[in-house]
Amino acid sequence: MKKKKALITGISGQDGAYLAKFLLEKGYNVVGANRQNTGSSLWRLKELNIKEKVKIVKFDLLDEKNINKIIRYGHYDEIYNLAAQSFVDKSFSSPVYTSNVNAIGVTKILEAIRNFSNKTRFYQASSSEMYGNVKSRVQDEKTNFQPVSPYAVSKLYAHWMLNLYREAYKLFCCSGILFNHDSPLRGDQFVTQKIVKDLVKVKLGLLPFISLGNIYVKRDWGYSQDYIEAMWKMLQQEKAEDFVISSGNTRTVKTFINKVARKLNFKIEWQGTGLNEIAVNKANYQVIVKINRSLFRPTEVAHTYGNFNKARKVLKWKPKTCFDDLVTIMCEAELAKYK
Ligand code: NAP
Ligand code: G4F
Repeated sequence: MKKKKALITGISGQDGAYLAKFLLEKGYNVVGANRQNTGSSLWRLKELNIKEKVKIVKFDLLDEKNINKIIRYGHYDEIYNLAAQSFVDKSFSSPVYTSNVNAIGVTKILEAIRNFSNKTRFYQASSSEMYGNVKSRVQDEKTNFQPVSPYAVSKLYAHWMLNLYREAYKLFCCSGILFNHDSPLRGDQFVTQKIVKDLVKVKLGLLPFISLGNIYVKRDWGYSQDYIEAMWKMLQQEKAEDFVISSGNTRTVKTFINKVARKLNFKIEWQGTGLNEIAVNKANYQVIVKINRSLFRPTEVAHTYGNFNKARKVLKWKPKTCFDDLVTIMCEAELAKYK
């Protein structure tokens, strides 16, 4: 049987690397789209021992002409668009850039598929951030969106555009509304990886303390490798639809800190409130967590909590890795780097 061919944009990112590994194991011919010329940005592929197995093509979501060329001549069975300006905090300082990449960039891909490759199946990396400050405690595919960051607005634009292309032009495209998912390959700027890396440094005496913003927000955190499978499953269905992918649980950033601290054998005590809240290492009374006003966002998603029932029923998907295991996996991977 002919090998399926897939294009993954955002190949240098966390999900791009895990998805490439997953598809290679399924026997796909995998092409990775990368905006940088340097191989150094592909360290995650090296870490997974797959760098030589993925063909890399130059690709930037800002460059329409090149997107048309890649999609027209690539003859892909499936395209996974994981590329994005993915850091919510940065979107507040760069809203125009974020929109050009995350919103208009996706429209460029949809247009290229419509014009040159209309049998290609398309996956778009949408986000729970799109729900913003909805009142409902749990979010599913029917929950209204109320985005509260330029990132979320840009992702919602792409989500609606994809829905339009599915209806109007009958393209096979799916929007995966993924809740936070992390791993040892998570970028350093995201809160889970920042907490793990910095608390390990504090443990080893390489950093006095860690500074954080709002530690009372709640997130539905899962494990990236589990979520990759759901992306692929969406494109194997008879009918193109959108799906929520989540862990079905929610926890505060403070709970994440407490779990990491326990894993690293810190005994900590929280003292104070608001901007004066600190965590103290009870072994030597050193302050190891401080709150920093500059790390708060202008507007914030107070909580995310996803209901993945539709994915369970239709895709036969459910998460395999629980929150405690995610913390353990991330801490152990970080500690291993110092051995
Ligand atoms: P990530 O690690 O930040 O990776 C983002 C990727 O996008 C990187 O490969 C980056 O390339 C690439 N990129 C950025 N700007 C680009 C541009 N102008 N043109 C082409 N490529 C560009 O993100 P991730 O965690 O793997 O997430 C994958 C996707 O899922 C993203 O779209 C994200 O918004 C979405 N998402 C993530 C989560 C989550 O919790 N992880 C949840 C919901 C949705 P460089 O290496 O060159 O920067
Ligand atoms: O780790 P975060 O930066 O992730 P956030 O904003 O939830 O976005 C991630 O998940 C989305 C899915 O909903 C993706 F679409 C998006 O691409 C990205 O992968 O922040 C998590 C929470 C926020 O509420 C933030 O305000 O942690 C809070 N936080 C508190 N102190 C901090 C910090 N976040 C970061 N990055 N750094 C801090 O010092």
